[in-house]
Amino acid sequence: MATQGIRIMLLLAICLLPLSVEALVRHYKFNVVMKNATRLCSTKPIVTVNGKFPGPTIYAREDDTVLIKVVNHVKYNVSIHWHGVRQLRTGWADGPAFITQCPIQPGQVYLYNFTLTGQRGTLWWHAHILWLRATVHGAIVILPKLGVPYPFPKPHMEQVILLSEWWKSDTEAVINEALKSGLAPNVSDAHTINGHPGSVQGCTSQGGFTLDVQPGNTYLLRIINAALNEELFFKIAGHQLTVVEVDAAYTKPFKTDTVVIAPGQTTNVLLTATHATGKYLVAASPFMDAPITVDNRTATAALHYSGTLGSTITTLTTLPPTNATPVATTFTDSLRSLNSKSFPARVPLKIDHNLLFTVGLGIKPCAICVNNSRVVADINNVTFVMPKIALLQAHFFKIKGVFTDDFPANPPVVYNFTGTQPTNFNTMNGTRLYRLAYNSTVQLVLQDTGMLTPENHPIHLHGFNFFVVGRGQGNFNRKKDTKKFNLVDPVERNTVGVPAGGWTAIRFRADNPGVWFMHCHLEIHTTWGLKMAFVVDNGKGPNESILPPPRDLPKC
Ligand SMILES: *[C@@H]1O[C@H](CO)[C@@H](O)[C@H](O)[C@H]1NC(C)=O
Ligand SMILES: *[C@@H]1O[C@H](CO)[C@@H](O)[C@H](O)[C@H]1NC(C)=O
Ligand SMILES: *[C@@H]1O[C@H](CO)[C@@H](O)[C@H](O)[C@H]1NC(C)=O
Ligand SMILES: *[C@@H]1O[C@H](CO)[C@@H](O)[C@H](O)[C@H]1NC(C)=O
Ligand SMILES: *[C@@H]1O[C@H](CO)[C@@H](O)[C@H](O)[C@H]1NC(C)=O
Ligand SMILES: *[C@@H]1O[C@H](CO)[C@@H](O)[C@H](O)[C@H]1NC(C)=O
Ligand SMILES: *[C@@H]1O[C@H](CO)[C@@H](O)[C@H](O)[C@H]1NC(C)=O
Ligand SMILES: *[C@@H]1O[C@H](CO)[C@@H](O)[C@H](O)[C@H]1NC(C)=O
Ligand SMILES: *[C@@H]1O[C@H](CO)[C@@H](O)[C@H](O)[C@H]1NC(C)=O
Ligand SMILES: *[C@@H]1O[C@H](CO)[C@@H](O)[C@H](O)[C@H]1NC(C)=O
Ligand SMILES: *[C@@H]1O[C@H](CO)[C@@H](O)[C@H](O)[C@H]1NC(C)=O
Ligand SMILES: [Cu+2]
Repeated sequence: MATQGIRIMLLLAICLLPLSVEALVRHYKFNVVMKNATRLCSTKPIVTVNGKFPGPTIYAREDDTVLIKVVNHVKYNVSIHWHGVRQLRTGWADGPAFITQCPIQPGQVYLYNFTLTGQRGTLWWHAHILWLRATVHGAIVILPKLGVPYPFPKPHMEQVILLSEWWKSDTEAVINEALKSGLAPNVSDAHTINGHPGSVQGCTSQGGFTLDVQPGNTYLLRIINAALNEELFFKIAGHQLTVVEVDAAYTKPFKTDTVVIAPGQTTNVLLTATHATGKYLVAASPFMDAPITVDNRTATAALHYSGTLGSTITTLTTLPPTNATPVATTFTDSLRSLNSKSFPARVPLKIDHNLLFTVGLGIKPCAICVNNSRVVADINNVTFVMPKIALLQAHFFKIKGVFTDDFPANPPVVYNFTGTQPTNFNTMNGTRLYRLAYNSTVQLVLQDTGMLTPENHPIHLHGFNFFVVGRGQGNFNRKKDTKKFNLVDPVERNTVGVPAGGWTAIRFRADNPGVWFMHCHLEIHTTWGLKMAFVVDNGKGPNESILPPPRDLPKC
């Protein structure tokens, strides 16, 4: 009898529970509009969402459906990417122009419709066409399901920290000028923290971002690198940070005084206000360990203890030099999946596709360019050529002649990738994809080359999270290096740095049908052609096919 009673009560509880944790539909409206913005003592019109820079934050819970109506009021074609959202079967809502959709043309509207499945943490959204993401970006905060706690002490408050870059010129003019000359584009004029560079020499301060804290409290900082072309160090004077999540995947907590974050990546840290009073400098400065020109200006903000009077700020005793590779390596090597019972690391152990992709730069002849040549970039010597019709449409409607599925699984020419380079820096053109069967498993080794120069490339894969099972310097050695892979608790993410003159190995399961872009998240490298896509076929099961396209999907 007693067990019967408990059973009824349990049944009651189970029946009642779904009501209280029911997933919601969250509605957002994004008006893409021009807005005059003043930074560095000058004003210029920029493309924004709802007139804000940075743009609005999207808040939702795991399992919620998000509907974002994007209305294009500017003269540019627009599309928005929800960076890191898996888009299970909803590739139509992923956003990269000419990959999963045609652009939203001036005056047009498109409703992005997707469900947040199996993810919680910080992600972000940004324009995925031209260089508009310089100013068209914002945070996505996915809270755990109602009643599910964080796997770390509950913070007193949460704060989005968006790091970015600012050009005094129009960013479309910057990239167009570079494409015309065939040379590298101008670097930015400042980095920003939540839209502000902080105090700048020669320009009376317009005030930077201030984070107000109470002594003893703990804060969850959701840090996002939205810069176009720069990896960044992030520090707060006098404070340690505890990393708890990257790219909306929980990590084993670890303490650090410096966060390293590449464009496209997100990092959640806990900050405890361990002092009683005072003001402390918050800084974002570039990381670049190759002979490449970067914007070396440091963006600043302030951590302000409540009740502190006076303007004295505790500055950083040291800021890592721009080329501080050891600082970056120590940080990267500390990242591990939480791999708990609730959040296991499901690393594929049996591999169906063993891929080796070289990533690097090249040079093509160009009669009208400054040097009679233009800088390009490639994966496995293929410089990706953008199609005129979105690849996902071509795949779904079986439109021939838009792409081929013969992307090389290995470099066409094997040489000492990080040693002496071939004298011919030319590359092939192609709109070539790599085809994967539903639920097949992939190991992909991304190998940097020394063409022009070795350089760190943050590679972003759409539609999946992957596990970073290994990383090293020089050429990847299949025999030696595979043995050292971490298949137990490798960090899970959507954007990973391929170290300058080295390699990174990732694994993922192709459990999401569609066409999924993979590219360098340094915008200039993507523009130059460091991009490709995977086409994942439908499975046979009931929920293993891509959904039909929405009726308002933009046309080319
Ligand atoms: C920006 O400012 C200029 C000059 O004051 C003005 O002509 C223009 O209409 C403004 N643009 C917007 C979008 O507000
Ligand atoms: C969003 O997509 C789902 C299918 O995934 C569909 O059932 C729903 O009607 C769509 N919502 C809107 C408002 O179009
Ligand atoms: C790029 O920098 C050069 C040199 O400072 C300058 O002349 C040029 O106008 C800049 N281009 C743009 C688009 O701002
Ligand atoms: C930043 O770069 C400029 C131009 O390359 C250089 O003149 C300046 O000394 C650099 N500043 C720092 C702090 O490295
Ligand atoms: C032209 O190319 C050479 C060799 O690649 C390079 O050293 C030089 O700086 C280039 N010229 C310009 C104007 O960038
Ligand atoms: C490669 O593609 C570019 C456009 O992306 C084009 O300008 C160029 O002519 C092509 N080169 C060859 C050899 O086909
Ligand atoms: C590749 O080149 C580097 C730099 O010259 C050299 O140290 C390394 O031994 C070479 N590796 C192979 C496999 O030849
Ligand atoms: C890349 O392709 C170009 C054009 O076919 C060729 O000339 C070059 O040798 C290739 N380089 C490598 C490293 O495969
Ligand atoms: C995918 O493959 C794994 C391992 O082979 C298997 O356990 C799983 O059931 C498969 N999933 C689907 C949806 O087919
Ligand atoms: C397919 O997905 C729907 C909606 O997410 C779910 O209710 C259903 O149980 C799934 N069916 C199978 C066989 O997994
Ligand atoms: C916008 O995209 C459409 C479709 O691809 C294209 O035909 C048109 O030229 C583009 N418009 C602009 C202003 O770039
Ligand atoms: Cu790159």
